[in-house]
Amino acid sequence: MLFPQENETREVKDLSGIWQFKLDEHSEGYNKEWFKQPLRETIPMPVPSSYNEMTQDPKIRDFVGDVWYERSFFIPESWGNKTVYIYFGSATHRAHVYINGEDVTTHEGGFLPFQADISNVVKPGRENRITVALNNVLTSHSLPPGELIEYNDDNHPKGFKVQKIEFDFFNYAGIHRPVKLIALPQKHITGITVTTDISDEFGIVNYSITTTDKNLRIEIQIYSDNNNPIAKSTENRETLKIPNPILWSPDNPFLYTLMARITDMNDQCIDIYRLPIGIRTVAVENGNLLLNGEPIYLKGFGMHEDMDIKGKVFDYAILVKNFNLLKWIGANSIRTSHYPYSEEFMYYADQQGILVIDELPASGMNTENKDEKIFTKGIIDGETLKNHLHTLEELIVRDKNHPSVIMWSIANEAATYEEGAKEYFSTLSKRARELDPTRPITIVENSSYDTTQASQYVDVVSINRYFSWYEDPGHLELIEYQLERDLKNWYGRFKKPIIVTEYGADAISGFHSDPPVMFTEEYQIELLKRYHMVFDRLNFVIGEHVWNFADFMTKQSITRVNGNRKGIFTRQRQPKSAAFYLKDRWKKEK
Ligand code: GCB
Repeated sequence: MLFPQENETREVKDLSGIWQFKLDEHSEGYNKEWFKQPLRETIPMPVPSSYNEMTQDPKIRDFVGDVWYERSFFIPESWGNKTVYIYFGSATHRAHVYINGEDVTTHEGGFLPFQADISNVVKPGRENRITVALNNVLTSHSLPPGELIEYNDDNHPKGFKVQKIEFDFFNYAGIHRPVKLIALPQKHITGITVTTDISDEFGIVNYSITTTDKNLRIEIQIYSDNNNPIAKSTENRETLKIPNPILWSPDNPFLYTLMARITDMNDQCIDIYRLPIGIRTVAVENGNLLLNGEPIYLKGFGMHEDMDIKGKVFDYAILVKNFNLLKWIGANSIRTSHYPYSEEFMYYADQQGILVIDELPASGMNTENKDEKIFTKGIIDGETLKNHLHTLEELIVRDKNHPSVIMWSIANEAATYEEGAKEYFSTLSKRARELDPTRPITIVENSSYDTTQASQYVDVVSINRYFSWYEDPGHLELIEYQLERDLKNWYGRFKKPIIVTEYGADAISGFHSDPPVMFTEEYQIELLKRYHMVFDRLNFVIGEHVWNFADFMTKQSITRVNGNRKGIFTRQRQPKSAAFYLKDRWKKEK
């Protein structure tokens, strides 16, 4: 599947706008075939956006179950002899799509794109109706996992249910990313895979291309800025050599264009696709993370797709503002905690030179009750693994060509100390390597170095640590002692480079205290400083990702003051005091 692109042979129609929306409070939509005719008693709902905070109604914000979306659209007569796809950047968490009442596709998973060929059901030159049933229920087999708890006690009214989640972000739902109609020539390019290498003074570009039909002539050209090809081929798979390449890096995120073209036997152009590519290598060797053969130290954040009002929407304004802040503060990398971000984000990271640890939506495979086993039949089991493997494949297929992606993260804070986690993560790591032998993998851990059953399978140890926050709250003076010991233990067991993928403190913007106390801006700065003293003396620490880039919404709980406040920026992207401290540190060479 290729990201929708408009060009000489391809047309795209964006269905962003106001759709009609309805909660399915009594779960009757499927039985009553709501998709067969226009929905009744709807409210307007913007697409893309989360629906949760769009009205004043807490029932909509906290709804668990099916919701329905609908709108009408036209396509021109000229699309009658084309292949027409409907594309969703994402729909959270599972979607069932109908066009003119006909079932066209379903998709499981709320953070990756899907598309369906609707050429046979869509009516060119006439009005069409699209209906989408979305469901946000999380179970032990979904990604991320959760549990729908129906209470059956005297304290709760009959039928009272809650979506239990172990992950720490609000379970926003909706059509979060753009929906597009794509018209393609009937014979077209269906996929491109590119990997790159460096050999002497050459950049190596290995590509393969797939098309709908076999008997087509293929033309590949690679060019930089002036459309003059610097390498060409007519094979569907080949290795091309680029002399004196400009290598892609955060300092110079140079992108070449790989143009794939198919023609008929008379040399008539049928289809074209242009893919931005960066020539670079990434490897883990001798305790270092190497980019183009040179050690690189990661400075940046775990982030979230999150904004007030819009929830987990994809939005160009938020995208650009976030990257401007990353640049301003001197970050060179981020982790897509805790799910794949929009494809637009990935392309922008390529352009801006921000390195990405690309994470699967596998946060919350954990339990507060450490006596309970969760990697066991009926909870996180073979069915969850099947879904996890499928999502891994979807992610790698989507993001494999991005030079910014330097590592896959297969999960965040799973109960890796359980015996059952061993086979689970060994299977996943093995599959990730089969699907992409060119990138290192990691798993983000909050287990202890001596009990984890997972970090032996990955290339880089990633750990989240909250000394002086969740552990010994208020005792900043313990950080150096506890952190140094802990990091040395991890290194001692695994002998692998370590990224501290989370460390931080909640700070409510405008709260101050000297000497620092928890939840103040001073405490956040002081905590970061003490972590940094330790990182700076351990050469096996190869990266620091502060938790979090910005404040973000979570479920309501007694540990969250209207969301998680560990942001270095507020939710509206204003700097807290710690932002200036980090800018100072990160802008100095390290
Ligand atoms: C973690 C989680 C992250 C939370 C964070 C916190 O370890 O990975 O999702 O938001 O802690 O602030 O508690």
